[in-house]
Amino acid sequence: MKIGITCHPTVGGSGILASELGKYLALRGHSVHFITMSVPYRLREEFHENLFFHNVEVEPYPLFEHTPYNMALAAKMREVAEEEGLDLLHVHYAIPHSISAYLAAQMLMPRRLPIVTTLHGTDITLVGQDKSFFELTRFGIENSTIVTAVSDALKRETEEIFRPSKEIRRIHNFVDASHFRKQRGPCHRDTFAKRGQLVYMHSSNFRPVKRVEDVVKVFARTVEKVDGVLVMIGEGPTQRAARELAQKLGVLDRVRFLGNQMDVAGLMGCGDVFLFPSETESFGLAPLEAMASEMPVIASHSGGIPEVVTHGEVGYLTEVGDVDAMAAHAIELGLSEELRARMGRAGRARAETVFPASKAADEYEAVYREAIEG
Ligand code: GMT
Repeated sequence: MKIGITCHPTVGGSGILASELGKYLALRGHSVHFITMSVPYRLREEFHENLFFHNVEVEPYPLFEHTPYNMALAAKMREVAEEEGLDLLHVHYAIPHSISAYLAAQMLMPRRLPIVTTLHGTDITLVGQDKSFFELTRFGIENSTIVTAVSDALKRETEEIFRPSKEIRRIHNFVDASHFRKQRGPCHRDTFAKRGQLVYMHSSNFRPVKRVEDVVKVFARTVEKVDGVLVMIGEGPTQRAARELAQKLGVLDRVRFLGNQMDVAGLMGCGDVFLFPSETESFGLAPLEAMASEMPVIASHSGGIPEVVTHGEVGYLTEVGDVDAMAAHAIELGLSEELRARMGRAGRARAETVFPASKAADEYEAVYREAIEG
């Protein structure tokens, strides 16, 4: 198939998932055309056969206070669909992509261009519920040929909030477990931990929904009992507050703020325990990557996280904001190598068997075929 993919090319989970899916579909022999503002983050390093990139160029013009990206995207989608003979557009994150795709399809008429929209989370739970975007999000859903959501929780929430006339399909996210794996040999951990110190880890875009300050609070309580360091991967608006809190709690010398990193898999491969206390999360791709890397996960029991992280098996789930419970689990895991190894192995097994790329790709291919057949 000839598939056009649009996503936010930054470090967010939806862009990562779209990139990994594109890579995998290209390996299966499909022609995959990314139509984005820049080359997506996870595709910047290597060349991949059957993957093509089409940059959306928006010329600044003095009349426009804000350059009309959505329009430029629609125009580019139409152009690529026509020139490359795309069979369909698969857009990740409803706003603005499903709307731009709708415009592109309208411009191509009478040629039919099916649209598959994948909902990722905040496009429904936050952005989509903003008064100014609610009807637009509903319009995007209604006018997509098929809509998928990355978890049962997100499917339910979308159906409750938007009451769409069509069924929302659930296709779970996936992880490439050959890439995310525990580093048995030399790894980066010597650069941020001394021998014998435990490596606690967090990775996100540091937005308020991630409750990064809870990560610091949990860690500060944990190091009263366990000698460890905290590695923070990513950056965003709450990073400063997290740093200030670490200083106030007297643990800043044990916290490594690494910022956005290209080799997340390489870093995760040398962590011991993963902390992910989000307010809400439609899925939780970072915990899944941590599981593949054999890190036990401590996360909040919220949204789609319980579909990924099974309590007592691959880690622990607590109520949102229950820093005491999270710290108790972080200490328990910190003190028992046997428990960490057992949960780590269970996490990897779950990542490999329940969330392999091949399963998600099969499901997306079936959806594409159905959308094309109309
Ligand atoms: O909201 C974010 O944190 C970013 C967002 C995105 O679009 O990049 O993440 C969402 O999509 C990810 C991939 O499907 C999911 O793993 C995340 O759980 C989801 N984030 C939230 O629901 C908060």
